[in-house]
Amino acid sequence: MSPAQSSAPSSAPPPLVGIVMGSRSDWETMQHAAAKLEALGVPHEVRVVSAHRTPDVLFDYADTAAARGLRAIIAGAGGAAHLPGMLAAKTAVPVLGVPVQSKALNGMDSLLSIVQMPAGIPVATFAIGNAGAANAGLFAAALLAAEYPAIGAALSAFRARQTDDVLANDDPRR
Ligand code: RP5
Repeated sequence: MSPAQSSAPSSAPPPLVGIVMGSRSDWETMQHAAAKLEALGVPHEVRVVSAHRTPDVLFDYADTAAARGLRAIIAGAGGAAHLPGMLAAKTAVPVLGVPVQSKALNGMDSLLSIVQMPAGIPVATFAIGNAGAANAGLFAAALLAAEYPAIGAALSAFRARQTDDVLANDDPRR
């Protein structure tokens, strides 16, 4: 599935969460955020928005995010990963940053670029790579849970299943 294919079709409910990434190459990581939102029934959209290749698109995305009804933006980027911080600078919609695992520095560059925001413009930063993307999806669902009971119920059910799986397989020898 490509980022474009996973965008909400026009008949779908308007997206509550935007998943953006600096490059199509980030989709391999960011699909894990989309999978969690999909599983929990959270309406979302997916776009490639590059801070340095398409800065005008970034500004427009941030400028219109709140008015379009987005309640959170999950932003993944690798290397000099300024996408989450730039989005946060331009919108009050909460930005959840996902450091993509870079080839040169294994994602430490991405992590530090995203997490080290100066005081005043926060970006919630998640783990490097797939786990971070998945957790950003779960966190976005948690942000929406109080207002959207169906999402809250889906999140509770997911966590209960996860607990049950561990309890049912608590002997690592079998
Ligand atoms: C960043 O540069 C992207 O977020 C991506 O992680 C990284 C490499 O991009 P590509 O060269 O693969 O397009 O902007």
